[in-house]
Amino acid sequence: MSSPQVRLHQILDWDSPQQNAGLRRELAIGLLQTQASIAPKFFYDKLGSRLFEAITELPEYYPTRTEAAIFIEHLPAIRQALGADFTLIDLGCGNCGKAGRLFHAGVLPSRYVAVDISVEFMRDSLQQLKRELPAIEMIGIGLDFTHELELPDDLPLERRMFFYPGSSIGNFNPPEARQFLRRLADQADASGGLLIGVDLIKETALLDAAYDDALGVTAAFNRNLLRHVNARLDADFDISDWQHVAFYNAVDARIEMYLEARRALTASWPDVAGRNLRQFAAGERIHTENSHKYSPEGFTALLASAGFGDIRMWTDPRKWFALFFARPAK
Ligand code: AVJ
Repeated sequence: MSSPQVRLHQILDWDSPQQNAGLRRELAIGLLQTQASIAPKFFYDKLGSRLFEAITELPEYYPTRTEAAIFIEHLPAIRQALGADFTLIDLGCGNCGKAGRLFHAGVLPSRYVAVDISVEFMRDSLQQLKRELPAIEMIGIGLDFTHELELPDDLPLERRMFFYPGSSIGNFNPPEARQFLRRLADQADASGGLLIGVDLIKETALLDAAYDDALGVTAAFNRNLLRHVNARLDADFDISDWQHVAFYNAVDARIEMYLEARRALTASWPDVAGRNLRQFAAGERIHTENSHKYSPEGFTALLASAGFGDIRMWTDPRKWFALFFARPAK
């Protein structure tokens, strides 16, 4: 039996020598900084995407299920905001579960564009979704959209609805988030829009637990980053030397995640000139993620400053999470 077709564009390609060199350089630069860092996009190899999926099922990790409840509660208003005959552009689609739930609830685009850095995982998820909903045109784009958002040339400009759920916008600091949102506003016309999920500022204990769960899934997700880096960079991190650290920084309104060295050690990886070394003292940390939290007013102001108007917000009864819809102000 032939299965319905999805169109795939693989822009991100670890096998392209040029891109590979660029990504390795990016990793090396981060590791060699005084405060070592690895960008959160490197979490998402295939296992990382699966571990994130597991995180969303943890009792402590409220964002995914709270956002899903907001969708159910406010479905008629969301449907009305999106209108009909639109293109849904899903940024960081992961397993396409959030879009799939929307479709199964009867909010149907004419075209679905799934964008994710985890190319294989996206392709498998999208093909599964296409089997369930063959009438929707589906396009998959393997792309690191934190660098640039390259959409296919033949994608109509009208009624582009950017979909950025889950509070992934929190990975950017506020000025970077503004710049990213501005790029989205530039890639749609007045008939388009943005549907975006944002995690709200709340009690520290709830935030700390959501990013340091009792079962240790978030710790595994964080430490898996080193497996991915070992594979991509031919580095020699010993994962058992590293522990998960996550806490809410109330001054900057963000979760900060690190990997902390349990002992003094050296990590190394090859480069053109031989081998690169990075020494770590016991207790020294690699920064792996920020997850910024917003107030409703703060995020509304951010959207407005990025060129969006017509801003609407829906939230849950505890005001833990918010869903915003806005249109490019043109
Ligand atoms: C996928 C970026 C939304 O910040 O909550 C979850 C990633 N990291 N637990 C988040 C994450 C640790 C997640 N985002």
